[in-house]
Amino acid sequence: EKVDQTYIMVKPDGVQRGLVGEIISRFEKKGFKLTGLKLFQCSKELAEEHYKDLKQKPFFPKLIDYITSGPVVCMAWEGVGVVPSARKLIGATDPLQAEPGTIRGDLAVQTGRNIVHGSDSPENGKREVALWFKEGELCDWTPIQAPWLRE
Ligand code: DAT
Ligand code: MG
Repeated sequence: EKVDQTYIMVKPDGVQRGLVGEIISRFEKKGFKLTGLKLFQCSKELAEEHYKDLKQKPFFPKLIDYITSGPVVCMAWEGVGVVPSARKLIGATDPLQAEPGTIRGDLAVQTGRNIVHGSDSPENGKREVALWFKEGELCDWTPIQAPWLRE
């Protein structure tokens, strides 16, 4: 089966609110493999490239201000089906619509402060991991739990 990558990011509000450990923990407990992790202050240019598909939206300038307002935690996660599964763990874009049990559903209240990002397709997962991480920052490794997660 095809192993995909997704780019997950704790946004500045998640970092400021002390939710980094909680958010990492959700993906770790699920059983996906962490291949990249860093605390990072991103530039306006990088934020604009990351969200380039939303450039025409009225909220775009505010979104860029928000994402660059403080450090973020960048993560790359890998696994079969990781992209749609991570989106489910994260929950709906509007935290008030997000189901309880999801990260946004449990921990946030407004779209403009929805604490976490997750790639929306395997193609964007690859693109975003390559955008946020340099090659030497990613680790290829074999978790000892692998045979206990997948038969
Ligand atoms: P998601 O982050 O769930 O993939 P998206 O890609 O449509 O959602 O939008 C990216 C981010 O932009 C989202 O997490 C928060 C912000 N955003 C989206 N829609 C918005 C809106 N209507 N008003 C303000 N911010 C919005
Ligand atoms: Mg999106």
